[in-house]
Amino acid sequence: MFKGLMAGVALAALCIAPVLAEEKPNFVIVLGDDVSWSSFGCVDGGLYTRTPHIDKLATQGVRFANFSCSGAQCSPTRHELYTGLLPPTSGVYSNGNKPAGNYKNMAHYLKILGYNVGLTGKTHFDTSEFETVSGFTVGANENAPTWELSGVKQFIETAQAGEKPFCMVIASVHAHHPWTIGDVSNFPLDKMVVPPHMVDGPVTREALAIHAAEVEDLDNQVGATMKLLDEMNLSDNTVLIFLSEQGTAMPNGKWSVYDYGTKALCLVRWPGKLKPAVTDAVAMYCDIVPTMVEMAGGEVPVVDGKSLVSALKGETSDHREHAYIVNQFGGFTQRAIRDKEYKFIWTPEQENDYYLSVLMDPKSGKFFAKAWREWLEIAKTDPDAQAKIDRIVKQPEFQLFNIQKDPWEVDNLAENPEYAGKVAEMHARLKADMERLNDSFSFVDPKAAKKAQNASAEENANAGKKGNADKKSRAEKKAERKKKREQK
Ligand SMILES: [Ca+2]
Repeated sequence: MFKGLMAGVALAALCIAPVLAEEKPNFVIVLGDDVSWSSFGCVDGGLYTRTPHIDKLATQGVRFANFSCSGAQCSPTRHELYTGLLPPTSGVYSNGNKPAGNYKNMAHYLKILGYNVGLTGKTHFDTSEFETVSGFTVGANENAPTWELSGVKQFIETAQAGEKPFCMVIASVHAHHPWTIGDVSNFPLDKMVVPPHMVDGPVTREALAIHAAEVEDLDNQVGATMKLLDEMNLSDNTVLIFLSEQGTAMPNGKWSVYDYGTKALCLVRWPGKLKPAVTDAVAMYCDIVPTMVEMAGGEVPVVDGKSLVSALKGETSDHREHAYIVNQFGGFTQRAIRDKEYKFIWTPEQENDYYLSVLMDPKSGKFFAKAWREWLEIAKTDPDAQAKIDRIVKQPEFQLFNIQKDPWEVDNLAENPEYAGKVAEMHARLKADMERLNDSFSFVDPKAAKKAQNASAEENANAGKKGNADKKSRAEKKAERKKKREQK
């Protein structure tokens, strides 16, 4: 007995370095780009898609059925993921906003706990604290993005050689437009499922098909990552997280508050620690950082997000009452809350209708803009198609959807007197959240504001260079020319 115990102690002493390294789990996050919840085989009620690896991962881990981002654009979603902060706290409401301060992110929190933290692929936020790992294309708009995992493997081997746990973020640009990757022949147009809020036409079907083909390659990336972890014998002590990011760049998707834009697929696999399950806990991107810090044994930071560990273990499904969602770009603004059953959207009275230039500008070369133009053409003779366009452009003050019965949010219950009480209740909850978060509607277009600022800076620089008070500034001359033209 004693001899056996001594042998055990000796063995423990011999193994002390690797045991220390193994105490903390490794993390691998695979992050999609512009992929709605509906793009995966493992969800209920999704579209036509081919994602066998992600579907397999879903059977091995916990899938969140109510997981949202706070703003359906790349930068707000990513900033929320990496910092655990919501837009009212960080100021990152849209792609045009810079963070209001220097906030700690995933890399700061995990490096203090001894982790090597790396990122390959798309950034869209300050990644200076992350080690840059080669392998995945950085630019989301590239026509021919590429990927391979040798840089990721090397990063992991370096961490192992230093006996350190690691966190590796694989930030794919699939399926951000342009939708140029994948085998489109796997997605015949007659097989494509057109969701009920869309106008059905060949261009729209093709848009859904080429997006789905790129999602299939995202699925290949997840499959290759799972294989690498298996080959390196790391699957058991690695928390593998898949996040689809915000929604597909189609109407009512990206740049909207609807589920097609803000509901994401979130899968978390930690073999032996988390039982495979589907949880209906309401969760958000801002919850990921506190979750990882708790799993790593650190002091959970006080941010807008809260650790999901209890929900992941199945101890609770009451994680948060509702998700808090903003939609703010180009001078247009909305707020929404979403619980397990209802989504409530508040669109305050404002000068502009919903207008998204990349989608609606007749000169836009994006494929999804071609689909929008097809809708407009069909609507010339089809009142149903016109109604679908109107509901996107003319947002009523209040919208209420039963997202369980109506996942595509086409039946606005706020117009039904039976739901007046529900509208009042959710409006009060949203207002209370706005007050708590010190949030308010803003009609400022960050791009226009930046342009004005640049013009003014240029003016000042020119005035300084010339040093001649008599010379008129470019802006003044431009204004004079404009005045003359108007007088004509
Ligand atoms: Ca995105």
